[in-house]
Parts: sequence; C-alpha cells; structure tokens
Amino acid sequence: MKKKVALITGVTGQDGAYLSEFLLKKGYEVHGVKRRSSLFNTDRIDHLYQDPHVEDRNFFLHYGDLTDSTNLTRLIQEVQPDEIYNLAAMSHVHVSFEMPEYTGNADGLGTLRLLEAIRLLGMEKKTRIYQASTSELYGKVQEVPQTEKTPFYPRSPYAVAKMYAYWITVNYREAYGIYACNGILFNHESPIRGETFVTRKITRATSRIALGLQDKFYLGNLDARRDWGHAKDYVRMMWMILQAEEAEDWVIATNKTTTVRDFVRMSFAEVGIELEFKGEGVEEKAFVKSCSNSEYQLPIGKEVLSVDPKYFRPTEVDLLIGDATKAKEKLGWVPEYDLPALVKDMMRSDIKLMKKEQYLKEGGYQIMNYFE
Ligand code: NDP
Ligand code: GDR
Repeated sequence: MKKKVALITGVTGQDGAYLSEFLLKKGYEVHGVKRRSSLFNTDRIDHLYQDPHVEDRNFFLHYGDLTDSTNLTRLIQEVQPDEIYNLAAMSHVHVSFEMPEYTGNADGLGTLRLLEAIRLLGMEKKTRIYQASTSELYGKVQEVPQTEKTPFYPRSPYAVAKMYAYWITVNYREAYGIYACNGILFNHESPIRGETFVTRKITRATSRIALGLQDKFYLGNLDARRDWGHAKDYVRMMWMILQAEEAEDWVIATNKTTTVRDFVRMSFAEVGIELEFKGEGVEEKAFVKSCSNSEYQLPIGKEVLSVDPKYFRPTEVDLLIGDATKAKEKLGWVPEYDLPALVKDMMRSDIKLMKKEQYLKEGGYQIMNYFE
C-alpha cells in the first residue's frame, strides 16, 4: 500500500517534533519545512533525522519559509502531500508586540500562501490541510468555557494574525471545497516547550534554583489563567482532525484552568519545596516556606521569585478555559495527561538537564545563563 505523505511546516518546533514522531510511527512519509539558520536548529528532531544517502527514507527536511510563496508552492508540487500541517508561526504572544508586521506576514498571510498553492496546483481534492489555530483568538473574555461557537476578541498582533489565518482557512474550505480545518488548541506544553513560554521558564528556573545554579527568577502576570495540556495529546488530535469525514473546526482543551502562580507552586512542590507568596501586583514575591526533599535543601525564607513588569503585555488575555466536548464526542479524544502529570514530566526532564549543566559547571565549563 502506498505510504501517506505529510508535509509539516514548523517541523523544528515543539509540536512539529512530536507530530513528526507520531506520523512516522503511523507509517507516513514525513516532509518537514525548516528555516535556514546560521546554526543547527534541529535539536528537537535530531533523533528522527535520516542520512540523505540512505535508501527508503521516510523523513525528509526541506528549507522553506512561510513568507516565501514561490518556495511553498514548489515544495507542495514536489512533495504532493496528502496532508499538510501548518504549524509554522512566530508563536510568542509577547514578542508579537515587538514584531507585529512580521507576525502578520508569517502567521496570517503564510496560511493564505499554503491554501493558495493548493488551489493553484489544482490539488483541492487531494490535499487536506490543518491550520494551527489558537485559544488566543478568544482573547478578552466573552464567555467561559470557550467553545467552537464563542466569539473571538484577539488581544495581540499574534492573535489578530491567527484570526486572519482562521477565517482564510474557513473561506477556502467554503469557496473551493478544500478539506481545510482549524484546530483551536489551548495551551499545550512539554519538556521540549520553548524556554521563553511561561511553563518551561518556570520548570527550568525551579530546577536550576533547586540545584543551586540560579538564585531566583522573574515573571510577569501571576494571575493569568491558562488551560494547560500536554503537547503529545494535542498532536494526536491534529491527526484525528484530518481523518474526520467532514472538514470542521475543533476546540482541543482540558476544561480546567490554573493560574501562573499555581503552576509555580506545583513545580516547586515536585522538588519538595513549599512556597509562600507575599505582597500584591508588582510587589509580589515568593519565598521558601518548607523543604521536604533532602536532595534540594534551600534555606527557609529564601526569596526565589519576584514580579518584573517588563514581562507584562500591553493587552493581556486573563482567562482561558476550553470545552472540547465536540472533539471528545465526535472524534473520541481522550487525553492521557492531566496538569499534575504534565508538571511532573516537565520537572523530571528539566532536573535531568540541569544536572548535566551542574556537572559541566563543576568541570569548569561555562554554562548557559540566559533566563528570559
Ligand atoms: P514553536 O514556537 O515551538 O514552533 C514554531 C515553529 O515555526 C518552529 O519550527 C519555527 O522555526 C517555525 N517558524 C517560525 N516562523 C517561521 C517562518 N516564517 N517560516 C517557517 N517556519 C517558521 O511553536 P509550537 O510548536 O508550540 O506551536 C505550533 C503552532 O501551533 C504554532 O503555529 C503556534 O502558534 C500554534 N499554537 C501553539 C499552541 C501551544 O500552546 N503550543 C496553542 C495553539 C496554537 P524555528 O525553529 O526556526 O524557530
Ligand atoms: P501564551 O503563553 O501567551 O498563552 O501563548 P505564555 O506561556 O507565553 O504565557 C502564558 C501566560 O503567562 C503569563 N506570564 C508570562 N509569560 C511568559 N512568556 N513569560 C513570563 O515571564 C510570564 N509571566 C507571566 C503571560 O502574561 C500569559 O498570560 C501560548 C503560545 O504557545 C501561543 O503560540 C499559543 O497560541 C497560545 O499559548 C495558546
């Protein structure tokens, strides 16, 4: 039987890496689009890499960029994918305020470029496309929990760009009959989450502080609430969405919401450290209240966290909580991880990584100390 062919944009990112692994296990031929960079940027997919000189490969990497339509059109023509997963994006909400035009180009128009390539190449009936839409579309709270029917109110250049991508996906489905779907995914994290997203920033800092590699760390809004799931569960849904009979749009979420502050508490609890939060707003700080793990002894009363307003966003999304009933009922989605299991997985991985750093430091090597 002929292998199914998938093209993944954003293959070097968190979701691209997990999705590649998932599709390869399913027997797909996977083609990933990576950007040219001055250093290797393939850490997350190095374990999947296959030497180009080997026969019968099933994992291929191509240079490309969502801002280059000639490149995308040629790639789609060459690869002839059955499924495209458009995961590439300038995905950092705060950074999108610094780079609004680029974000609009890559995240908004980039999606149009892929859809238009499918149309120009006459592949409307061959190629299915998944668009990485986001809970950021809901922005300012209109209703909770958020469903496929909740109105959008984007609150960042990122979310506004993703709103264009959402609607152009719907439009090409309705106008040209392309099997094009939006997965409206709520936050999903993992041990390979980018270090500047809040969960990974917290688990890295917690591990470093516990091991004595770092004194304290800084965060922005501790009151923000997010619906956090595990990326492994979410990439499985991307695939299930493209296997459904009808092309539709789907919310994927856990239906639970947690503050950033509680995520910090849970991470420190993983290394046996209980925290006490004192003060309010920009004055808020966290201190060690107790330590129950002999491996990670920190002095009681030690300050480990302060608020730094530089991490506040010009407009914030205060509360996200998603209702994935439709996906559960129609696609049979059952997530394997809940939030405690996610925190455990991330902490276990970061402790291991930071122990490696500790070992290097003890050996006299310079270690990375960039904590943004
Ligand atoms: P990451 O930031 O980890 O990965 C983004 C990927 O896009 C990277 O491979 C990056 O390449 C690539 N990329 C960025 N700009 C371009 C461009 N102009 N051309 C080609 N590739 C580009 O994101 P995630 O894996 O977390 O998210 C995947 C997608 O899902 C994104 O579209 C994101 O917006 C969306 N999303 C994510 C959610 C989450 O909680 N993780 C929730 C909802 C939606 P490089 O490695 O070179 O930087
Ligand atoms: P988000 O994720 O903006 O929801 O976008 P992020 O982890 O960046 O922020 C979550 C919440 O934490 C607050 N916060 C901080 N955030 C960061 N990054 N750094 C801090 O120091 C900090 N302190 C507090 C934020 O203000 C925010 O409220 C992610 C991305 O993956 C998007 O691509 C995706 O679409 C959405 O999730 C769903």
